[in-house]
Amino acid sequence: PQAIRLADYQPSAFSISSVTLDFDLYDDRTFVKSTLNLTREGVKDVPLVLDGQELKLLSVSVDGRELNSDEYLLDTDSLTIGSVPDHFELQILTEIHPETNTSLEGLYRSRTMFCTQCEAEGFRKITYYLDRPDVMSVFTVSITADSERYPVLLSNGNRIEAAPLDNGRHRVVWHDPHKKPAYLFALVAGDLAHIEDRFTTASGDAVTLRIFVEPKDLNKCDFAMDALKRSMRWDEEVYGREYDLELFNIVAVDDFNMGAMENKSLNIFNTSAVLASPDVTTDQGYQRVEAIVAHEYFHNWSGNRVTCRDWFQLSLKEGFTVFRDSQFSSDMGSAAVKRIEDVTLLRTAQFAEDAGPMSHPVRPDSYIEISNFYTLTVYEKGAEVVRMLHTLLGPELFRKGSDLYFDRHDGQAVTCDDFVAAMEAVSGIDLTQFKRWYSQSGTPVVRATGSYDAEKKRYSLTLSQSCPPTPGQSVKQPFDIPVLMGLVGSRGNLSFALVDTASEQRSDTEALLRLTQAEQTFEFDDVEEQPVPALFRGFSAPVRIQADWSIDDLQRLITCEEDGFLRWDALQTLALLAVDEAISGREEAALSALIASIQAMLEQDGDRAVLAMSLILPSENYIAEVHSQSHGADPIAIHTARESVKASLATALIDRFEVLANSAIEGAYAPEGAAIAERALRLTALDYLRLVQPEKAADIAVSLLEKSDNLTDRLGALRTLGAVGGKRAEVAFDAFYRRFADEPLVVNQWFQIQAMNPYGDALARVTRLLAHPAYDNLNPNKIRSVVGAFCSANPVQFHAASGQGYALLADVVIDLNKKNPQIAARLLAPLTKWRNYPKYAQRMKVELERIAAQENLSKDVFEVVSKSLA
Ligand code: BAL
Ligand code: ZN
Repeated sequence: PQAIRLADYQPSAFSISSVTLDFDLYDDRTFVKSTLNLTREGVKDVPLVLDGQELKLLSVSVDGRELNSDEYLLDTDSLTIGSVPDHFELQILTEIHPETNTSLEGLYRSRTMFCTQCEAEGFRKITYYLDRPDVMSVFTVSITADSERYPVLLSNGNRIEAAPLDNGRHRVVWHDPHKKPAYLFALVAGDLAHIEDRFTTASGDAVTLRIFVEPKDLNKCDFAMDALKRSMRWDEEVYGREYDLELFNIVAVDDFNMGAMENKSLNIFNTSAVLASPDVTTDQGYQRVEAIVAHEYFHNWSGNRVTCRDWFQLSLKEGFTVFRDSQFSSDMGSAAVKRIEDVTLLRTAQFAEDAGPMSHPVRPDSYIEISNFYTLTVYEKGAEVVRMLHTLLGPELFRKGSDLYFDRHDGQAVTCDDFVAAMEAVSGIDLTQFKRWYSQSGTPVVRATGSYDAEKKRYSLTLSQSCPPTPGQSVKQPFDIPVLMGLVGSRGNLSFALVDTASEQRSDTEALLRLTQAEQTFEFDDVEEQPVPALFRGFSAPVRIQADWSIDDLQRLITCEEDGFLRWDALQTLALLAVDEAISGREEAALSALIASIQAMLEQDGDRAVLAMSLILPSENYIAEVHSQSHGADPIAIHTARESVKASLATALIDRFEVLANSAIEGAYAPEGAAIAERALRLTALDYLRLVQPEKAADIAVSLLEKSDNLTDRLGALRTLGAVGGKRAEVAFDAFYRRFADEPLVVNQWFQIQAMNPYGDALARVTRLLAHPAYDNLNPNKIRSVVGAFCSANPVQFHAASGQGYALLADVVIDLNKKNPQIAARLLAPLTKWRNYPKYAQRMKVELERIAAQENLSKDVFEVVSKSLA
């Protein structure tokens, strides 16, 4: 397969002013009639080349005349018409087969309904079209189907006609007045129930809001509806963005590759990202639903009104929209916890991607299959890049910049450069160097050293930056890195006077340094004592920080630094040191300090949500990521060492953990801040208790399973019982399944905790789960719950099974390669990291090679495998 390159971008040779699509849906085939009004935009005589895949072409007409087969050229990916006028109407009739479409791209069936997923390039599986985001058009869509089985027929925009037909069929017509690219087209047909609400925009316009689901799920829509209304209000208040149609629909679909999709006025959601009730949704699940509802809604402006010129610019809409949804989640809940969660994901998974064979810039230069670039780099690092702009400009100028961006480009398909240009225009800040964050891949490393002159009361901080080579980019230029920082004395933050004028003093105790060169020294005057620098407050840039903190330095940061994120971060660093001590058998200095710090936190009256996060040691995957930067990772040694640190903490603090594990939480379940924190504390304490007193912990777990009114507690209890093992665990898992067998979302989580259980024989468990009657090897949620969870989130077992874990993953990928290439390629991620695990690498590589040797690899799998082995 050929790579597509950003450098080869050319505007489309034709524009499409309007599209009419007529769908005729049947059980064994679907007819699509497409009528396009085309205008030549480029040079004369260029043929019209339309994208199309897996379509049966029935007829093609230009201005009413049907073409003979020698007047066009058909191949597997396109339809070329050699000679066309400058303005003309093109009509194309195709037959497609949603009923056998397992890729879940284009039009397909999910359980009893028809639905679509067109981003990035699914529309070409529906009809021949200029399937690229910079071709925007006005769509009118008619849908005809059986009235009884498909009473609900939906598409984008407003419903302008509905009529019964003969033979028990009916027809509905939709018109979307906003020009849009084909990737935002959507269609749904089914026997769906809905809830309805209303929203009045700041300008006074009434909007009808509906959430469509299978009738059995009607009682699980209220939370998403509330989240939608809060998102709409928030976007008005924080970004000045109002909704622009009279109707906004959400549909829940069980078979879906992504979390959700922002189709204009017809968002389609994975059921796991929209349905919520205390019985099927955990606290984290509620927060995920809220964030994804917001994310998709926010795309109405950052993505739909202003879209991407080409797919290399994907982060233009995704990075910005993730930044917006993270701001929203911070405003709705605990900002400190949200930041810790986001940074943890970034450092564990995005840094690993940035350091691996699929490493690519936030704006990639090339791709073979664009679906492989819906990545943590484009989404999460992209959001960090926008966040850095927010930090550099400050909230007011940033808002002016976003207003200008939306004003300038409303209705257009634009680039990341256009976004940065708007920020430059309102601030006067030169962002030329900053744009390297879009073009250079890899995670910069910032090294810090300092010296203090007690006589002059001057502190000098030297920061140097470098970035390791990544595929296709051996040499990097310095990044423009915003370093939000302070200085910490023995009793708290110190005031200082920053000498450097290129940087900015933001308060007596805070500066925003701008690190733009390979090495820079910053001077601080009036510093009363030898400080410890507190660098990257709130994680102000997505970099790795190298500073030789002593244990005393870390303890000072933990107790005296004003920024909550850095206090937590210092505790994590201490925990990493403790794990490293356990691996190397060194003296346990970090462990003693860690125990003392956690003990102090448990005795203080601090933020309970942050306390709950602080009790959780760095994950095995995060430790592996850090180790792979130096000597390579050994997941089994990491697991053993982390367990021993946990056991030491549990032993030292057992009384506190026992009290917390037995604590009662007042009132009925509500997914709200204080109660979420208490549940998290109780379950984390239970996990510590389990290490020292397993029977006592199992008793508490059994009682939680019996008495609790929510899934968070029940799954936490099951996890504890799974870790303790034995007959009681078996009985509890069986009973739980019987109780919730009718709730697929709960069954998925039941699958997941078994696949993630690091104890016992996980490979045997996973093999059994794959044969379980509730497993479905075509449903992405099920595949992720079993195979994804085992291979990505159970490192000790995935790597332990003498290569059998790798073989299992390879078998699943080979099976899915043609059925659902997107999911197949995504599942592969753990094997692509083979170079990080020197002791295990050879066996991992063998399985990658086995996949590479398959005939008929999809572009998706081919790209990931070939880049991993290169
Ligand atoms: N655009 C794909 C799904 C999402 O990021 O919202
Ligand atoms: Zn998105």
